[in-house]
Amino acid sequence: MPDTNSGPERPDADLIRALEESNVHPLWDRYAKVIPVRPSAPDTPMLWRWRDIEPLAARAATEVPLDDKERRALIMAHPAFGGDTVATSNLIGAFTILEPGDRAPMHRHTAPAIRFGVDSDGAATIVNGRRCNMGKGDLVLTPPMCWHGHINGSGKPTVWFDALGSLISNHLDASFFEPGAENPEIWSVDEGDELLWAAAGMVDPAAAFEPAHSPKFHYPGDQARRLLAAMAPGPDGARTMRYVDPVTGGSVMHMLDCYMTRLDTDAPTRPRRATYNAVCLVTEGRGRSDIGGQTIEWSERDIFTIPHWEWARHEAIGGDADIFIVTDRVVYERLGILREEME
Ligand code: GTQ
Ligand code: FE2
Repeated sequence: MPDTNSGPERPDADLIRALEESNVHPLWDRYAKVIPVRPSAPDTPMLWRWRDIEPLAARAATEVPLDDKERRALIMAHPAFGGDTVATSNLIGAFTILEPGDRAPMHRHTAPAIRFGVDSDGAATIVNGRRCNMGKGDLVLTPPMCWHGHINGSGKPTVWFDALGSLISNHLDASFFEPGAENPEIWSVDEGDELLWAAAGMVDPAAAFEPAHSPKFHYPGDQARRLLAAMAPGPDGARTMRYVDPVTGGSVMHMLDCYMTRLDTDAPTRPRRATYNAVCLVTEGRGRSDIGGQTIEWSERDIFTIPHWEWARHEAIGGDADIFIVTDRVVYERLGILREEME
């Protein structure tokens, strides 16, 4: 075997050493690292089955009292991220479990978050003093630095899906967290100003809002399902609605961009790939996805990921299927580096 290290030294080896000793790098030596030819996700597509998570959620509910914990969330962690709490690049996905009577205290943080009702009738998230009920399929926003706490006023355990944009704000090292004051009255508020944004297409033109995020926090599941039923399939063959800020028509927040897709039976989608990442929650039905050459079979309440720049196609099996999709698409869009392709 020839020793590849014992060949003649490259003519610029001495210069490269001298540069490195002066804390300067030669671009010609590491061009593809400085300017990659294409994106290359560190992770494979991943599936977390509800049937595997459910017993762990039940254990967390009985073994972990909320009193001394900020949140009882089980966060999906892909091993490709070396022990970091990451589902796929830039995104965190989790299930939050509340026992009857549980109150997860008010706090606020820079990281934007969303939650999506799975089996959470009777629970509510209070966002900046507005009660947002957590019905099945309801999307609730907690934009950056908005106060939020959770309460389960029902007589049974509740579960919902969370996603956070914290990895982006942490990477930029711009994260702040503040605990809220203990005030029992905060739990008995009603919808409050959420009513100003509840009816699509009708507004109080004088209503005050913070332009940094959607003024609407609560997107009811029954309205999403009605919209999907009325929509025509898009170019990839699926019907995909976007949750938008009613003022701008753009994504709900600056770091998280949410969608709901309905797959019709026997209508596999055309393969697509994009520079953004997605965490998918199966909300109805079952099916299969081919992502980056891997096949994933999913059913209700499973979570799976679509890492960036991997081809993905989806197919419902034995009936229609609905998938809630949280992405970082808006980050790429705003930075001018969004690229999407369809086969
Ligand atoms: O519900 O406020 O999964 O702050 C992670 C961080 C949920 C929440 C998470 C959080 C929350
Ligand atoms: Fe939070």
